[in-house]
Amino acid sequence: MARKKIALIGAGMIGGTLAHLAAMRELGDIILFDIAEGIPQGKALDLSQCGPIDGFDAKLTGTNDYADIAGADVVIVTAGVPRKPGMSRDDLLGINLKVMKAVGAGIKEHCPNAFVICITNPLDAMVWALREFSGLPHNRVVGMAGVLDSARFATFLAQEFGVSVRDVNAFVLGGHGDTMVPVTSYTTISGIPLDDLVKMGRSTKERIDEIVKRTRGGGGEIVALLKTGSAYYAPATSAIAMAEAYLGDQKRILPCAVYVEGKYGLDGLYVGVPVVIGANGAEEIIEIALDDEAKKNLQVSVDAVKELLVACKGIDESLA
Ligand code: A3D
Repeated sequence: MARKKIALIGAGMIGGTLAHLAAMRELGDIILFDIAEGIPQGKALDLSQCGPIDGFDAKLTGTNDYADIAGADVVIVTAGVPRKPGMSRDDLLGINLKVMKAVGAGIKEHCPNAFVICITNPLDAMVWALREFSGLPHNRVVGMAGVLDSARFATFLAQEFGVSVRDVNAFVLGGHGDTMVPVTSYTTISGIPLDDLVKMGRSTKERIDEIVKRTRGGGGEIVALLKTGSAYYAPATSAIAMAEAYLGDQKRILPCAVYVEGKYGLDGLYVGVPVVIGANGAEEIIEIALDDEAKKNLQVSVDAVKELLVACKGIDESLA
């Protein structure tokens, strides 16, 4: 069987990390695409020289030509600009929307059968726009955010309870922004609901509220520390988990930004919900029962995403 082909659009901080992880895990041969000349070629050459040490045979190639992504099985999109301190994700909208238009056209022409994972911010609006520009079926275009947001929530909870991160199953819904919805009622540690652990006196509601707040601002905390860009190790690791779920037909239930029409009372937009990821891409949205507070918070998050979609349509008439 021929090796799978993984195309990474954007060879910046996340793109380079994705290439490294994909090669180490031998997901397939890797094409790094960027508009910046030399960057994808240089990173591909550098990374390919890890092969003899790490023992991977994945072939890495850098390019500035969309024709080279032809036939890719998976495309992960990080092209665009990241945040700097003081910027919100929404401040990136105008510039990154133009980038999505070019990327969508490239995917449509060269690999219309791919499974596409978008990471570019503001995530929920950009994945929607990328789907519109590429014309691919909705189930084959998804956004990465919930896996990362849940991992951030899980990291802080493991620290709070002094337990292994492997035993924390954290749950974050909604848009990838400050309005995201960490759902404590569906968050467990080794199957024990968070609320029960609070009742046992192992933490307090106030501490959990602080952790929820820190999770919501988790990206901004890293931007403030790095000063020159945003997080890249955990975002890349999250997208690789999604790519593996697709390539291995794993049927994992992962929180991803997917097109929701009908479920959760939504009428056709991209937002973070739990979804089964397998060989058919986003196969099935799982609709969980939300308590009143989570429902209200999800609505706030959805309204924030809707505002961004209106802004996108105002900038690019072809989306209206
Ligand atoms: P960065 O290191 O700047 O890489 C972006 C790359 O995109 C650069 O190499 C650019 O040259 C390239 N690029 C710009 N325009 C184009 C284009 N038209 N075609 C192809 N390539 C282009 O950024 P990064 O890797 O740190 O972040 C990438 C994106 O991910 C940003 O929009 C971030 O805001 C976003 N991000 C999202 C999350 C989520 O959880 C959703 C987390 C972290 C970062």
